[in-house]
Amino acid sequence: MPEPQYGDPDREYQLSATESDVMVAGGESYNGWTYNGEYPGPEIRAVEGERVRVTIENDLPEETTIHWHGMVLDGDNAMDGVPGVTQTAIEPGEEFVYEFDAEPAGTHWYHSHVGLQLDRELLGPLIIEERNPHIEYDTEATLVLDEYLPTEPRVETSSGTGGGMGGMGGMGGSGFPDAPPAEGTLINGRLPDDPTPVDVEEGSRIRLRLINAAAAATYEIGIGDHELVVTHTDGPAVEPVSVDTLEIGPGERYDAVVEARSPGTWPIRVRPVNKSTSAGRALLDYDQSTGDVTEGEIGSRQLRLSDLHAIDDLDEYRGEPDRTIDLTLSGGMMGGDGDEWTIGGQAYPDADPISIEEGEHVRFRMANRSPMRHPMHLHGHHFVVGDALKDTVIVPGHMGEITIDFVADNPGTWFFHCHHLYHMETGMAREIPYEQ
Ligand SMILES: [Cu+2]
Repeated sequence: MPEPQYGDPDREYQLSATESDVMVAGGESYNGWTYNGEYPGPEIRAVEGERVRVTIENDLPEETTIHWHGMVLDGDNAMDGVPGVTQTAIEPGEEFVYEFDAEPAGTHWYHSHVGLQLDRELLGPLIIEERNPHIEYDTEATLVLDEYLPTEPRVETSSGTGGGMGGMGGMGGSGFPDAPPAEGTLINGRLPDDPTPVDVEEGSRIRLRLINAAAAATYEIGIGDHELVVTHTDGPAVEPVSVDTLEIGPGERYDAVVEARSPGTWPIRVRPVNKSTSAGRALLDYDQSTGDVTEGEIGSRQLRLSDLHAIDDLDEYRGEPDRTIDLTLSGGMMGGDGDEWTIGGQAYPDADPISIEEGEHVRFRMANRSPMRHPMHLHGHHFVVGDALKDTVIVPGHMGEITIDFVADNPGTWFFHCHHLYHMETGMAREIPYEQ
């Protein structure tokens, strides 16, 4: 077992990855894999700049790792948790010590990066508090969104439409590797008939930390009769923007402040986009409320990528890049790729690394030649997309195009992949190695 190379950490956590019964709603449970028997896993919390040490004991029958989604791990590529790339996977019965700087601040999460283990519920929130928040709020609550999949995860073949557009001409017969159909939507591990209460006091402001931990589903979230003031995406702060709903893809995070001005109990609705899975529900529950739920109205103003304006200075990402790389996202039978998903026509692990050099300003131009959206995630860096600083961005289906810019300022071998777990598992990933 490797010993940490550093001094005393500011925060220490102990996790045990185990098989355990997961309770999802009034008496319903199934056998899942969890951290410390909890689903979502225990919250890991630190203040930005602190050193965090997490010791994991693997009590599973398979090897495992943990990825710290959102941490840039400056100089700590070996802590990134990608098996066979940044570390040897942790064997059953063994321990591993992760240690990293809590940077950047924000709403992040941690999860297994081995095979389909994420969809066995090996995940939890990782909250890094800002020293000087750019917004004011009184309380906060974290909502972990996920699919209810009480069976063992396995790759299935779908028509590639996410279940909602089965009639698309010419594509119905194509086979796309996909997730098994989920049986419902969970918020903090609870089905809608046993919703998570989010307590607020009239006149207060609550900061919601939204994490899409689902393996496959993109969700639209909105609250009856309340606006969401979006304040952060994937950690970094944005100029506050008021909307009625926002879409959040697998791996993405949003923070939104809600002003509690309408006493009562209101639904926080989490609707899967383009899927037949039923919506998830939590409750915004004012003190003094009788507990009777008023459905209320959810307006139509949906957050757009162009609404997001980073507070951070983005100068180093501007101007002409040193290197521009075009990446086509495709898969299924459409590109002749068979039962795999590809980046630039290649399926991982038999895919070339993407070569870049340290210090370069790199641009990826992604073009989606498939009908499914792809939430693309870059490890070890944030990137600029539009005017926002993110680490995961949805490339829309049906010829969607997204350009991201990043600076190669953190040498190591970094993973770049689709956060739809079943796309990643069937090839939609690349390694990006560069040395000092
Ligand atoms: Cu994908």
